[in-house]
Amino acid sequence: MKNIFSDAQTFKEALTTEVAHRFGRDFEDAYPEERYLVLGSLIRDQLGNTWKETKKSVAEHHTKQLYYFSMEFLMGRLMTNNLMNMGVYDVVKEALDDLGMDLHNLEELEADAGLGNGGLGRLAACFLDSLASLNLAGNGNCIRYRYGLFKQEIINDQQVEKPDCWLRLGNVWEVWKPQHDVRVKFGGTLDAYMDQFGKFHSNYHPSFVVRAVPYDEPIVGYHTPTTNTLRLWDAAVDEESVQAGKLNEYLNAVSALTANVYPDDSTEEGKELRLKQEYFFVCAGVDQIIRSHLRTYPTLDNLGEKTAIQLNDTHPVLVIPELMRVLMDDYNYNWDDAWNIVRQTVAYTNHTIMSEALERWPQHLVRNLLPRIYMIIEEIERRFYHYVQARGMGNRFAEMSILKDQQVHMASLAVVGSHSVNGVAAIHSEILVNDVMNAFATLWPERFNNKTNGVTHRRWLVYSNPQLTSLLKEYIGDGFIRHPEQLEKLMEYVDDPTLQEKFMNVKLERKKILAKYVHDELGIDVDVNTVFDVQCKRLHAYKRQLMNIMHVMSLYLRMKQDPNFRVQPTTYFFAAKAAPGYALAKEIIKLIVKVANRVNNDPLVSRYMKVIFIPNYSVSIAEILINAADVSEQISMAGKEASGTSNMKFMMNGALTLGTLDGANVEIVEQVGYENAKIFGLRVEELEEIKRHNSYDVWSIYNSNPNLARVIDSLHDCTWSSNPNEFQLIFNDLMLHRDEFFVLADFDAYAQAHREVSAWYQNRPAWARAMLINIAKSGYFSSDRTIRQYANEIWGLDEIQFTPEQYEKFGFEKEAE
Ligand code: 26Q
Repeated sequence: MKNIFSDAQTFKEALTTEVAHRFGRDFEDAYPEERYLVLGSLIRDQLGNTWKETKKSVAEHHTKQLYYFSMEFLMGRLMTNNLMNMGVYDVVKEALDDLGMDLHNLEELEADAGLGNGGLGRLAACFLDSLASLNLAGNGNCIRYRYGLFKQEIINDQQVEKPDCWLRLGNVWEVWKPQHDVRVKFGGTLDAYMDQFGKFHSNYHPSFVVRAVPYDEPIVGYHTPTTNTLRLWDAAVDEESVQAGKLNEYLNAVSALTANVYPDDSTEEGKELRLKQEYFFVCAGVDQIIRSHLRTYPTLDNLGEKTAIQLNDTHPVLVIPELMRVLMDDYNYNWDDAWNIVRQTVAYTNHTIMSEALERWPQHLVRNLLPRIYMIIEEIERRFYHYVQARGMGNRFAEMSILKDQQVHMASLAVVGSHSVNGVAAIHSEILVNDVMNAFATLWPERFNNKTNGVTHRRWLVYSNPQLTSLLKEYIGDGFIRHPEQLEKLMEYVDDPTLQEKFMNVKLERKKILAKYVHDELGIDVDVNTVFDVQCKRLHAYKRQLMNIMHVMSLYLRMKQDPNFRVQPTTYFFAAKAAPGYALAKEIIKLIVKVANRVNNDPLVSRYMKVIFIPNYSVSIAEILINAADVSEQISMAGKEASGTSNMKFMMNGALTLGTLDGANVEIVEQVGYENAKIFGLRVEELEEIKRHNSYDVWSIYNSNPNLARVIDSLHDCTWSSNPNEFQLIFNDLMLHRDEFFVLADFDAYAQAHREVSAWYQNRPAWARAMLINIAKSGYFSSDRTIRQYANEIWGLDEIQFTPEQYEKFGFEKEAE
């Protein structure tokens, strides 16, 4: 087999030939989009070879496989990532240079795959990269949404949602597999009876049947043949299943099923379509697992030995009753044997402690939409009840029950049906055990564990920040790409003034790249010599973007009032999408944008500060925003952010964390030391104390703090808008609804922390040193570490076996053990 990526000349020939075959043109005459599509398909085809070897090896060696079930995979772009992981980036770049084409321009043509809301979806994407790079057989299972999360535009200072047509040019990575379709059944009636042996039988007459059709994307590891699969399910009509006279209704229902991602990452009251989506990809994914298992093994008895299923939050929790249904109804297992297999196979990750965000569904909805599944849930609940009684914990059953208040509590179902329950940062897992899931943790302490999140340092450092990467290679070699813990080697040089200076220049380069983007897209000039202070994440009250902008407002107001009050010049960047139905969040965006307009156009103040709201926050924007930051804003109310993951990406690129003791911030300061971050604000225990004594009084803070009072007054005195009622929701939230997330309580400490950061920044060597220490200590937050822990402690995965010949065939070196 000839490898077209072996050298630039060979690749150039392959590329030009393929452009002619596909589009009937010379390369020079082809449109950029055509060149992009051809480049993508050549890469995809090449991956077909490693894909084949991977599948073969897994089947031959009976390698245990993981299926990561997630409603969201926020993949972003894949071109750069794939070329670099395959180790052929330079060859392709050279070939394109020869053809007079900048590879970067082609990379930019790829649409982000924005199949997710935020942290949870991006975590899933990072996990896929680490799984493949560590030679673990780990596959993703999700929905092929025709539209990604909405595109955000700012019109009249407000968020407007537009469709995200990510498939406009098609998707070069996917392979359509209509031959592997699955029928998914909803609604209708179930006639159930027991036969003379006491065995359950049912005749199910569904009212709605669709076909689930898979599209597979190859997920390639770093410099290894391992190529895993992300399977995205599309819905298609089942010709036999249309009820007479209901064709249009049916077609619309099929089409709605995979139309878009639910744009809400806190739970809004259960929408039937969302539940349909959940069952749709669960049912299809389980069916695939069973079929593929039976192609290799004669029985399902060993399913749990050869397969692990991880539930990314409760969204795919119907895996538990669905697998029970298949084992019992289709393969004749009795309850206990089926239950043992299910529990051995399934594990659950929790991503939230906010009780209002725990998923619950009205019982009637589940019963009507999924009658057999509901019946199984009832039986799980019944047996669980007796189990709890038998262990003398009946007094705590109500806390744990699955069916109560006319609702199905998905988190309870997840805990009962899994062998492992994990939180996503140490503090979060502790809160789960001590508080939110305490009854469960008392019943089954061995089931609970922590897996602190991580991010792939390949995308978030190596590929998105090539300037920093080459500097790191110069000092510590390139071993850290495979072994992120080797970043620690940098500790030896953090006091080296040459490295400090070189690093500050790298940071400046990144700031210039961001400044150019801001100039080109928003027409605003920012000064790259100011501090770049960045908060980018979903807009949520608990994340307290409001506290950030109120601090900016306070500085502005003081500078206007007092000509002697001046600050370290700073550019405050914000990027955030709000759920379309989340009125308060949208009002906070409006406030940020209006403050930006005022501040940036004030000739006097804008020399000291600017405020930039970057619209449409996405993976691709994160890739240029985060690595340009000096300061990483991680200011959620303590106890509310399960982990956070942008905090880790900032750290890897040297930004200093300005944050509360929440989520993974706690572990970040543990790594770097309190002297290399700026921690402020009330801690979980202190907040609990205040709540216990019911002693929080916003008006007394208001009355004793003129600076803050001035900021709050400015919300309705026409400082930022000609309409005094423009920010009524915000004012009410803080002052009338008692400021649920303690913005006022932490405000002064936050302002003080900012002053300290500003002073710090003026000491350039000290600042550079702290940034370098952050990079050196960031290896722990690579998802490679996280995935190793999942693989060893939850999944029990072994590496995929390749022969030295296989490595060689694809141009990789097998690492010495
Ligand atoms: C549920 C039901 C109905 C509609 C929507 C949803 C829904 C969708 C998405 C609920 C939650 C989400 C996403 C949650 C999420 O992103 N959580 C974040 O997960 C990260 C990865 O673990 C953590 O770092 C963040 O702290 C956490 O907020």
